[in-house]
Amino acid sequence: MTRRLILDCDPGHDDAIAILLAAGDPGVEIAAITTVSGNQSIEKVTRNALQIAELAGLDARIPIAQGAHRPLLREAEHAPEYHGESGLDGPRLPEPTRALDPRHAVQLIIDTVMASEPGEITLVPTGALTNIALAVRLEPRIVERVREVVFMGGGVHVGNHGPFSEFNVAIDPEAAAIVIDAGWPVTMIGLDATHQAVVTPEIRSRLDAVGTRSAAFVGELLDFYGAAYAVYGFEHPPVHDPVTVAQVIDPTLVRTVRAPLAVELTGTHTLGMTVADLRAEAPEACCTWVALGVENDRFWTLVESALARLP
Ligand code: PIR
Ligand code: CA
Repeated sequence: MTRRLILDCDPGHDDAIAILLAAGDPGVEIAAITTVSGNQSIEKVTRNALQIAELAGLDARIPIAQGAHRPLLREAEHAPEYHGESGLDGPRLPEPTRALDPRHAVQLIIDTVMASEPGEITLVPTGALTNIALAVRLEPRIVERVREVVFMGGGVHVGNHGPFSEFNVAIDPEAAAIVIDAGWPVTMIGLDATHQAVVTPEIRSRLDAVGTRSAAFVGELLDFYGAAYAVYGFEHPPVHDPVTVAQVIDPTLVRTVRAPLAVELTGTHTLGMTVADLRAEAPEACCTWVALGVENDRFWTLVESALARLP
């Protein structure tokens, strides 16, 4: 059975690369794209998703729907320091010609999962987990039907929002807790892994040599995103979100351990921290996995091949 993915995202420079990887890789199929407030406002990230779909020549039958405009309990928070005012500053993008799906993202997620075979759909969230949490509450039967959830967020004793909290989990920790505790298989692709998925000058020249419009777009994305990350002392910018898609395509790229996982919801200094219990072997019933590393070179080989297959 082909692995069909729902990409739930807040594009976002690295979200854009995740979409392109999924669009260009022959091993996976995009079932739907849904958006969530995060890197920028819901209107902006939704427009960005439509523009990326246009650029990548994505099949117009793949539905794209707009989702939650803010986290479950907390005020909306964005990341213009890294993604700019548009959420995708840097490249020039085509005007979208396709229409949004009229459904709310949460409804599209539920409809897509319930209309598919059990185990057919993999959820790949690369933004706050608001939409996925709402979908679980609105239609709990999706928990049994989804094959697995592979999300970008969290980390083990590492943070980019607080000292121990990562942006996607920190801006909507309650949603992350709902998704992590739901009982379906969950793989957390956190900062431990994604901070290894970096664009070195060597990787950059490999991408520049691909020669497609999509690859040129990634280059323009990385010019802005790399400069933004340089301000915060990163010599090579980490590209978080496509590591999720890469893990689905080739699980041997990412080093994961099965471990009990929880989200801190009451911490004074640690709100939104993901707490993985790595002390001993996980109990039989544990269905959460934590990524601890990625093979950067092979990861980019996958991205290169995908970009070479796209317009
Ligand atoms: C947020 C992001 C990236 C960098 C910073 N500093 C803040 C976004 C990315 O799109 C990714 O999904 C996640 N959130 C990384 O924390
Ligand atoms: Ca993201």
